[in-house]
Amino acid sequence: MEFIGALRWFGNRDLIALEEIYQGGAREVVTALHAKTTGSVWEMDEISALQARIHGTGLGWSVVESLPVHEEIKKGSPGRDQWIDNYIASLQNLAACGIRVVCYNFMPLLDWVRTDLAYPVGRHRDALAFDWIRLALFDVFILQRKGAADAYPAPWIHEAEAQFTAMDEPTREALIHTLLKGTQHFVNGPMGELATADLVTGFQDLLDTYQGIGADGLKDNYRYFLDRVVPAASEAGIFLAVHPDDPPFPIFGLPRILSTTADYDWLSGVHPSVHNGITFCTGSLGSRADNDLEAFVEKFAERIHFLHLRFTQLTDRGFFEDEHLSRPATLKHICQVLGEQRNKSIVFRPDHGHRILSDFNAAYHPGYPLWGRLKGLYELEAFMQACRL
Ligand code: DNO
Repeated sequence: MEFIGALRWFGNRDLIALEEIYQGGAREVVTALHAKTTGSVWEMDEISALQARIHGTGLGWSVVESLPVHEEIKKGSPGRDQWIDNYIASLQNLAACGIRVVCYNFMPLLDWVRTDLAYPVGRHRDALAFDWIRLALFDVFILQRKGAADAYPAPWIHEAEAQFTAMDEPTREALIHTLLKGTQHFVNGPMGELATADLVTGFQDLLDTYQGIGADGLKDNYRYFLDRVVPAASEAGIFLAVHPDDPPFPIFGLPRILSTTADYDWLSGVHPSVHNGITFCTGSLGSRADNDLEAFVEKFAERIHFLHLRFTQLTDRGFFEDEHLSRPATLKHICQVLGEQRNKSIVFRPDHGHRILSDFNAAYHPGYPLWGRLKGLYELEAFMQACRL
């Protein structure tokens, strides 16, 4: 097994140049056609133009992160077949251009969620964090979602209410922005109609479109998608690599179906082919105390095609993103188990990074600063080499 170090790159939306990523020492970038609207076909000429640009700087590109799944597919709407046809066409075009792995997710509406983008983790360095109290504050007191108050323990609601009462307007706006825009827009573009509508009202309208779907409904819709997409991917030679729910819990009443080992047992049962694969994100899955990352890698090693490496530290009200090497024994086990797989290479990236050094001087996308991620890349590379000695 060869581990190939990569950084994520957001194309023209990225303040970091490909040349900097190359100079920084990554061997590959993981990226996407970021200017495309979700659901449209990725044409071969567009893929190969980006490929030529990437290769021109000396970097490789074998993993797409990500090819987003249209909400109509997740909702199981009558028109979903057209969107699935488009998805398959994109996969075939990617395969024809030599792309091997395609990362995606099946989370309704929100891709990933954090409540705090500048959580202090020492002097002059900060991280991303998730705090249930702040989520409850938004859900119950700002969004005022029906039934939200029943979704959290009473002491959390009381604390959220106290915080809400003391909150000034800019802080309130910042929280709304963080949840609905700051962590979302740069990944897949604006969520649904949120580009134009008032953020909070627009979000409630989008949530309403998932009314009554629930975890079982979402699983049915996912299975329908996989039934068509896995055989097509397999025929084209593409390894699909679904990203886990982040965080791995239902939020805002939306179902989440890839959060636990049992969920992945279900996924593997639906389509045993290794083309129905996984992005092993240790940070996302590790945000649940009952997820055993070491047991997970042992069980699903052969279907892991892409690695997101970082660890989270759990708090009594959520988690924050820790150092990339903060759980060395777990990381060593992961490297060893995956390393035993012969004839396979796997791309890994430091998942997110703390802001350090001059990261504070540029408006990098949340979680994707230059120096914090390069530090993670170097640490992980060195760690993996040491594991092999
Ligand atoms: C966040 C990322 C996610 C991930 C997508 C994959 O930092 O891990 O945006 O790329 O969920 O589809």
